[in-house]
Amino acid sequence: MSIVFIGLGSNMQQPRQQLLDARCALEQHPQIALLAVSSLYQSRAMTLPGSQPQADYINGVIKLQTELTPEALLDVLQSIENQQGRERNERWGARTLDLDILLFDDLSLQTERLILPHTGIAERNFVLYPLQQIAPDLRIPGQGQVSELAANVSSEGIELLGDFA
Ligand code: A4P
Ligand code: MG
Repeated sequence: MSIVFIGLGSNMQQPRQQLLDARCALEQHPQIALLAVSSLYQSRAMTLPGSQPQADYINGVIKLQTELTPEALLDVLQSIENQQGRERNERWGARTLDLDILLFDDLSLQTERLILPHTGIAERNFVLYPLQQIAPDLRIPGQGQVSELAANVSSEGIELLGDFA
């Protein structure tokens, strides 16, 4: 059994509901058990320089246990994204749902499909704040402890919304 942290994000078509629907889909999967759920946060969109302005995101983090391999879990996450109308246009474009594997046990790997830990964790308040709520003592391989990383990012543009509900 592996312990995994998933980052959830949406900034299109009722983002909060998108995250609730994704949580349900994960809960219903026979090889996945949810262990903890963060609060929801609203965060300003991180976009590529020169791109169109985007709506704020809703972000949250879920801790789960699974017997799936990292690649099989990625397949499950991408099929949930697709079920919820995800279209892949430009990188960092607006989306109905993004499900990222933030951490998979203490694996560090880089394949064509999968980078672990997920890129940019240590710089993103919309990942670190919800992650800190459910795993303050967790160590991100090669980057440090979650609570320390969270204390070192700016709180600009992020707001606590409340329960994942
Ligand atoms: N991939 C590699 N590693 C992983 C992983 N650990 N988990 C690959 C999930 N996928 C991983 O993803 C592109 C490819 O990444 C996948 O096919 C998979 O094989 P994508 O979802 O199609 O594209 P993307 O999300 O636009 O690209 P990227 O680089 O993953 O972006 P991020 O890092 O996910 O950032 N602003 C706010 N406020 N909140 C957000 O949540 N999210 C993004 C996307 C941009 N701005 C944001 C937010
Ligand atoms: Mg992504």
